[in-house]
Amino acid sequence: MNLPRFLSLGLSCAMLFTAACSKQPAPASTAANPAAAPAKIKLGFLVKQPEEPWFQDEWKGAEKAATQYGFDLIKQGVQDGEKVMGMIDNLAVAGAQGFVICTPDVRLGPALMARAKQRGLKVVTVDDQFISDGKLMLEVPYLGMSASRIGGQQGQTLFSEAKKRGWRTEDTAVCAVTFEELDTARERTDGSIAALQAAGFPADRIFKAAKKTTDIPGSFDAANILLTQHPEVKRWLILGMNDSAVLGAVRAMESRGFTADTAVGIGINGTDCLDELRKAKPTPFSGSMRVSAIGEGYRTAEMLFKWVKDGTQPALDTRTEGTLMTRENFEQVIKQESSQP
Ligand code: FCA
Repeated sequence: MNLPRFLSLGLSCAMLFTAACSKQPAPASTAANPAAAPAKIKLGFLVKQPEEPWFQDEWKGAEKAATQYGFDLIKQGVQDGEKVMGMIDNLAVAGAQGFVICTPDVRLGPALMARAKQRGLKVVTVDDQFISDGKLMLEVPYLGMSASRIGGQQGQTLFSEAKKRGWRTEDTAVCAVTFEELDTARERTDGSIAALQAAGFPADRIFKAAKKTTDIPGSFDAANILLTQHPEVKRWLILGMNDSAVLGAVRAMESRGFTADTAVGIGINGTDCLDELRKAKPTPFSGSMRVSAIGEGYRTAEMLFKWVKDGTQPALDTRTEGTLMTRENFEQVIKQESSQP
């Protein structure tokens, strides 16, 4: 054996020996080493009103996707712009690669997208679509309700409820709780009003009550003002963009003596009204257009995950449909929904 070969063999043995005995971790690329597995994907799910059952259900759906696909989910309520911007930074620091968001203000869209881009985070929007210079930001993936259609179903249902009760148009009016600065909200209430008119309800007996905040107190206040302005109305039909909008108006009506015999409201969401529908004594809130919030949370989280993991671009516009649920059938509607894949 020549000297150089001997030396090199000796060196290799020494290296092997050192590697075997050393306490240092083996090189990160060893397949057998679990530490070498790629880091788990981390995704955020940010919502504007975490106290609303609608958004809690979206989180449940996102959690389902996280368990199924094996990613980490960071859930956070973001009630204003400052919280959104802070949370984008926090997500980036935590090593997240993207987030799903229902923004507290649609006009935050451009600033939010700029910050997300700067931080290398992908964004999927749910429910409320971003606005830039008064126009929808159609380039950002969005999943939300078929707003005008679901609103239309709310209006048709209200019309048939009035007919079923034999209410005369002269005594009846519509309380439309609106929040027109939000597109999805305006499309729902416009759709509902259009359906009532198409069915023959007179336009001059449809009154809008604009709410300042999208919660029950906001809608209570808006409806209260309308009731003060129209003491002559004996029967009310109540519509609004979601369950909270209708629930607030129902509470305002009740405080003035209206009951299930003199007022009827149909919500949208079908998530925030379950306690109401379970009440032993019927209130004016008689049903809601149920949309699967769990499904929306699951699908948006799934879209984002596939985008991050495989580079699969999500569809830019995905819409969901609603089903009417009433005091009579709501438990069944929910059960049916949960049995769907
Ligand atoms: C908006 C409303 C929510 C829900 C969602 C689909 O964000 O605020 O209550 O209706 O659209």
